[in-house]
Amino acid sequence: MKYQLKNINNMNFKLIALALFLFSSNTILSVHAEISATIKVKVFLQGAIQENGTMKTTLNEKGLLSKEFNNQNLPTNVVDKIDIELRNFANPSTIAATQKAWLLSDGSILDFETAKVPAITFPNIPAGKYFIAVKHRNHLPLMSGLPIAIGTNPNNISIDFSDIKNLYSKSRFLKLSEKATMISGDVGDVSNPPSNPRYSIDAIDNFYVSKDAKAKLQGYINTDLNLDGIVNEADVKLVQSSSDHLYNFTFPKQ
Ligand SMILES: [Ca+2]
Ligand SMILES: [Ca+2]
Repeated sequence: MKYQLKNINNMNFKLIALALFLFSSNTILSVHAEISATIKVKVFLQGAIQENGTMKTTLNEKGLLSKEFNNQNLPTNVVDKIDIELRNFANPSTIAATQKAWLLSDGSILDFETAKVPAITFPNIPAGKYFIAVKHRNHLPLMSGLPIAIGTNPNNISIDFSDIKNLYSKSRFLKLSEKATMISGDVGDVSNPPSNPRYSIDAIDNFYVSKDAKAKLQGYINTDLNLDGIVNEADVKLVQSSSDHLYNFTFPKQ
């Protein structure tokens, strides 16, 4: 009998502990409310930028974007799709959230779904500080130098990645037409060996671009580094220059 009582008491204690835990978990969740953040971005790609400071829209003019994305909502002056990321403040190598966007010739963006709103929205983000990064399928990423605070003024966040002073100090970029631009040449994941690590431009990228240039491939292809729908000598020149410098980027761990 004594033994049974002890067991019941033990069980009660566990139930109370569980209830307390659930109560405190709920309290923590209600304190860290999730909100939506709307962010405007300006960014330029080395491969697409022209002397007048705008980016070429050849992929769209050739119908390659609507073919690739099966999307009727494409804006007329679209350059390509990009990805915008929120990165963990304590450890920027961790992605907190990511959204697709359309990049326009003047460096601004439109949201991917409607192709009308000049900003992207991250729904249900825990309030806090984040770094913003921008990625493109054959360029090196860029990351903001200072974190942005989401939760204080979520509808008024914007970052201009073409202004050097907004960039993370170890970002690799090229200054063209008075703008910081993302560096072209990281051709991304390719199916055949040798495997090609992202965020570094080296002999492997060179290999794939040269191979596709020899075959004169046409279409929406990662090895088309200057985004004109053809892989040729111009793309080989770009990858050679970037791989000669061994341009690379690593998201910092803190
Ligand atoms: Ca690479
Ligand atoms: Ca090309």
